[in-house]
Amino acid sequence: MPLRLLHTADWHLGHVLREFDRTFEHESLVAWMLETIERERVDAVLVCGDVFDAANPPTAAQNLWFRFLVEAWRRVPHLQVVVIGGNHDSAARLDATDPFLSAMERLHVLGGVTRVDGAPDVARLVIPLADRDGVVRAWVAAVPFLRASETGAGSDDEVADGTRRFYAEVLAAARARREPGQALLAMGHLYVAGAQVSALSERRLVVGNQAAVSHDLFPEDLGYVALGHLHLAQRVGSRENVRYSGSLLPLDLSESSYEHQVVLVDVDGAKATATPLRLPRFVDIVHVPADGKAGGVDEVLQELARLPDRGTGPEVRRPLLQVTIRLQQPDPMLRQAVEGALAGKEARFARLTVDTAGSGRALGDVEVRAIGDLDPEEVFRAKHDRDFGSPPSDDLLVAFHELLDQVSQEAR
Ligand SMILES: [Mn+2]
Repeated sequence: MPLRLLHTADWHLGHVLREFDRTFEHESLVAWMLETIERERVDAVLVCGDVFDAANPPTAAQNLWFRFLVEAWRRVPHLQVVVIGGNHDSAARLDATDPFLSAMERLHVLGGVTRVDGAPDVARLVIPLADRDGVVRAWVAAVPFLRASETGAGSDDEVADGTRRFYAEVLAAARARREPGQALLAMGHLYVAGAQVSALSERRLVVGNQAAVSHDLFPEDLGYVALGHLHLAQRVGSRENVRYSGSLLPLDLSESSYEHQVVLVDVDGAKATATPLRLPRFVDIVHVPADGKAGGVDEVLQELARLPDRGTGPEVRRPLLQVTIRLQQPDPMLRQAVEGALAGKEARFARLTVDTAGSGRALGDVEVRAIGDLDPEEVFRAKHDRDFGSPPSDDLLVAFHELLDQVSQEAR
C-alpha cells in the first residue's frame, strides 16, 4: 500500500507582523491542515522546523500547537507526526513535552540533537513510517536545525562540512534499518545551496551559523527530502523531490506574492511523487500602489479612497496594508493624510514606506515619520546613502542584519 505524506514547515506560531497579531490566521490554517489530513488520507505529517516564531512563544501559540498535535492524533487513528526544531524554535522547549508525546506514540517531536554518553543520539533521529495497516514503508532521517555543538564552529566551509558529516551519519543509520522495498527519506531545517532566496527578509536567514550546503548532501537514491527554513516554496537544484514547502503564511509584507503551499508526497516502494497543494490565505496583504512600487502622493491618496469601505466583519480579518510613497521633499503631514484617507476603510494600516528621490538627503528627512514606521534597515540605508551617496551592498546588508539579530537576541 502506498504511503501518503504531508510536508509542511515554517509555521512561525506567535508571529506578529508589525503590531498585528496573526492568531486568527494561524488558527484558521491549523483547522485547514486538520481537515486536509483527514480528507487526503494522509499517513504521516512532516513538520520541518520553525514551529514557533520565537524561542519563548506566547502561551496562545503553544496552546494552538498542542491542540494541533492532539487533534491530529485523535482524528486519524494511525497518523504519525514527525517534527524537527528550526532555528527560531527553542530545542529544549519543543523537547520538553517528550514524556507526554512518547506516551501518546506516533508523535515524534525532535526539537534538537540530544546526547548519549557525550555522542549525538543518532538513533533517535531515525523514524519508521508505516501505512494504515501498520506496515513500515519508509525510514526518515529527521535532522533538527544543527547548532555549533553538532557542526563545529569556524569558517562557513567548516560549518558546511560539519553539517554534511552529521547528515551522512543519520542517513547511514536510516540505511542500516531500511529493508528492500522501503523508501529512504530525509527532513532538515537548513539553507541548501541552489535554492532561490528572494526577499531580503529571507536573505537575513542566511547568516551566522547557517552556511549554505550543496544539495548533493542528499544522495540521489532518497525518495524525498522535506526541507524547512526558506519561506518561498520551491524545488532545490531542479530536483523534483528535494523541496522547501515554504512557510504557512506571509511573514513579511514583501512575501505577499508567495504561493503558500503544503506538499503531498506519495511514496510507492523506494520512489515518491510530490504534489503541491495551495494554502488558502485568510487575511490579504494589499499594496498601494498595487504594483508595490512607490507612487506619487496624489495618486496614492486617490487609490486609498477607492479601497472598499469597512465591513461588519471582525478586525482580525481585515487586509494588512502597505503604502509606498515617492516624495521629492519631506512632508510632515504625510502620515496624517494617509490615515485620513483610510478612515472607515476595510484595511489595517501596517506600513508606510517613503521613497525620497536621490542621494544626499539628511537623516532628518526620515524623522518626519512616526518612529513605528521606521525599521533599522531603513535608517541604515538612509545613513549609508547620506554618507556615501549610494545604497549599501547586499553583503553589507547581510552583515548588518547579522549584527542586528545578535543585538535583538541579547535584548530579549
Ligand atoms: Mn528557519
